Amino acid sequence: MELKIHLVPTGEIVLTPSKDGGCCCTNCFKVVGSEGSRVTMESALTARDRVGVQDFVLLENFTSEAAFIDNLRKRFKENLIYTYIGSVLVSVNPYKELEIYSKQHMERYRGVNFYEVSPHIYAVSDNSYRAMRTERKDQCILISGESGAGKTEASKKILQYYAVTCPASDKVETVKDRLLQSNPVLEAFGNAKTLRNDNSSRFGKYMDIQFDFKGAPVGGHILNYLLEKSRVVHQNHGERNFHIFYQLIEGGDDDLLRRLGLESDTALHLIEPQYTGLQVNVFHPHCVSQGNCPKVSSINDKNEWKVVRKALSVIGFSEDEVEELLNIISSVLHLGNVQFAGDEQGNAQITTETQIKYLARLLGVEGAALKEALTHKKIIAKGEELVSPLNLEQAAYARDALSKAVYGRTFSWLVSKINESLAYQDAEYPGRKSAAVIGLLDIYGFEVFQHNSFEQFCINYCNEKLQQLFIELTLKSEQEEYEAEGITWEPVQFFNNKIICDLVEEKFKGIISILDEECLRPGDASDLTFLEKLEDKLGGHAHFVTHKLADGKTRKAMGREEFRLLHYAGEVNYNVNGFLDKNNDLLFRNLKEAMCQSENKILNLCFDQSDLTDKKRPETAATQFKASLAKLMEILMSKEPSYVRCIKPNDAKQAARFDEVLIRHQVKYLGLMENLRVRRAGFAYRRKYEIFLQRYKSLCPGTWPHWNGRPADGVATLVKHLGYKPEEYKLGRSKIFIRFPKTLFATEDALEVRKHSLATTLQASWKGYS
Ligand code: AOV
Ligand code: MG
Repeated sequence: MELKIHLVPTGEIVLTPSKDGGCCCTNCFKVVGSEGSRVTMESALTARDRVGVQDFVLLENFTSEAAFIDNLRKRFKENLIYTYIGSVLVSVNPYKELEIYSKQHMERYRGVNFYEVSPHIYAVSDNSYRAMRTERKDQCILISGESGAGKTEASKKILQYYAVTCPASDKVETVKDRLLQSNPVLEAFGNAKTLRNDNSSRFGKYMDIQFDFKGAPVGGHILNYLLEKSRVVHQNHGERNFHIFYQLIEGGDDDLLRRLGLESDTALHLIEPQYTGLQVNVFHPHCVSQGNCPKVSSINDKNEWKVVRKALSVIGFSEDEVEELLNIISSVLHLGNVQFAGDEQGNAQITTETQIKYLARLLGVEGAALKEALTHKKIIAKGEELVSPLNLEQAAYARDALSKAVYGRTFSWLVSKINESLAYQDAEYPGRKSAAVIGLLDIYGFEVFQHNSFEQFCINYCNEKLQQLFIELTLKSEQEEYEAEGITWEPVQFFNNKIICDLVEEKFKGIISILDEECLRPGDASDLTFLEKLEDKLGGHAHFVTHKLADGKTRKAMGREEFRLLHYAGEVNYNVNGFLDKNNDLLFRNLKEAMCQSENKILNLCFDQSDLTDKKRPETAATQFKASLAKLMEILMSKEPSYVRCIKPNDAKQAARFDEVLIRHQVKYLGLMENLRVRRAGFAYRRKYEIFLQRYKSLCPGTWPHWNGRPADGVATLVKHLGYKPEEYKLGRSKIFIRFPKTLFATEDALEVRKHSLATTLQASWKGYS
């Protein structure tokens, strides 16, 4: 039988049945034994030692990295994947289903103070929710960690928690459903199998969950960041295209597949590509089989197809819209198989007529116009149109650019469509905004492959920005605040990654500026001239390395097309091949023209006439990304943040495998030790004197009902009356700092008791009156 033990530092302890089978506070832990049996202090301590501490702040040897890792390991072994550093949740991916996400588990965390229950993603969710309700301040939950560490899973668990535990009405149920169902749709179109993660997010996602004044979720809004659309035309060995392609091919019924030109034999080919060549007239889509792993054991594409189809209808996509969406998806598959041969002049001619026939129908364009656009280039110079044929390489480039544009723009349309369906509408007061929001950030994690390109550069830059925000809000500003408030403080040293953010994004000098410069430069600009410029301008930078050594010699371990960035999370070699094209992200004019004529309603919205009339050169991909990240940082800074730091236990995606070297590396770069040190020495809570006094003044006769002096003196009187011990708090220039959460909880409890007794007295007096 599982029992609960509460450790009292004297003598023996009697075991009592654990109400819920879980720990209930920092001093509680589970043991197995018979009810009523007596355990010695020693055995109790052994039991506690086995599961480690649930807040690293409680570690005796809190400055030791070894003790930190040891605690993580103990807990991981016991399937306790969550541990706190103060209010920051550290989560280790278990790579197996744990029985800790049931409705009963959710109930256990609902409305309960953070430290009274064992660490959980639900505790963080609930804490943010309560803070939003009581303080009326927007919250955000920032989930970070490298690729495969568990960010997306964590964000889904948070959303599920709100869907189950928040108040509801009929209308709210629809909103909850839609919020939940947006996940499978966005994952189908925006996630893919990579070498790091079978369900890797290939776009960044920030989602606001909007709540009304009663605390019910009433709407949502999603911001998406830079989709890795190059994946639709190229996947590395062992990787896949976006899930939706496989779901459609595996799950779509015969009629549908036939209509889309994806006969059922296509599925056969996905399972056993060796059939290719044995059968005639069978479509074998190149862009889903390049990576040579169409089947993934952890993914059931057929089932997922059903889930996604249902989700699309819950969100409110009409049958027509779904049909047009599927036409687009299939058109990308067909585009991938369009091939060219050179004529005598070396000009590209299309050799795959069948594909063009399907494409014309699926894209809703004229076949002849599409053929012309795929093999010619149109330029408008001095008001005149100049049309020139493309060679083989240019035609392949145009074809791939079209696939990427079609898929990328459709993805954005999908997000805007979901946003329409989630939009909050107050029936009584149209136009009224929701009362408050909780934002969830789930981005693509830091990643390093054998071959890293523009996409990894953007993804890793995004992670640098997020780490910078963490540093700003938890390590830097926290310490600066102590100084500003005149609280004695021993500074904790930490690595500030601002230097790397600057290296990438600084105006005129950063990598993005240099890349843009090369993209705009007419003449001989190429990926290699870009690399030369980087070497010229950044050669001496502490976080930038190329094959050229300062003494003119060559660094052997590096290719001549590479530059290396020393990121906060590790070193990454980027191959510059394709950087200029991907950053330019150009689509030839005649392809745009062809698409603007599309009868497919979605494409018609995605490619609009302004594409053709807009004379201004569009911003490059990296610059757009940089601007959208800057906006994101502003959004996050305006909210009260909570952090979930995800750790990946091994590179093999295996359960129960704790790879110490890998974990130590993550603990280091996530800055968890520094975080712990600041937390240990610091104060869990701080409140402006005015706010603290306003909330708790009723607990002290000296400050109730009015305090006429300075708020600081009022707070001093109040905490004296409450019996705060000197080591529990400090009074700064404008705020009170409280060291331990339990002090504030006790005060909150006292407030509850007072409210309750006041209500009882009032009730009694009303009764007397009537
Ligand atoms: P990520 O979001 O951090 O990577 P995911 O959340 O997709 O990582 O997690 C990767 C895989 O780990 C999931 O598909 C699950 O199989 C498993 N997993 C993660 N968290 C849990 C959990 N709490 N319980 C059980 N299994 C889990 V990336 O999107 O690649 O950066 O870009
Ligand atoms: Mg993810």
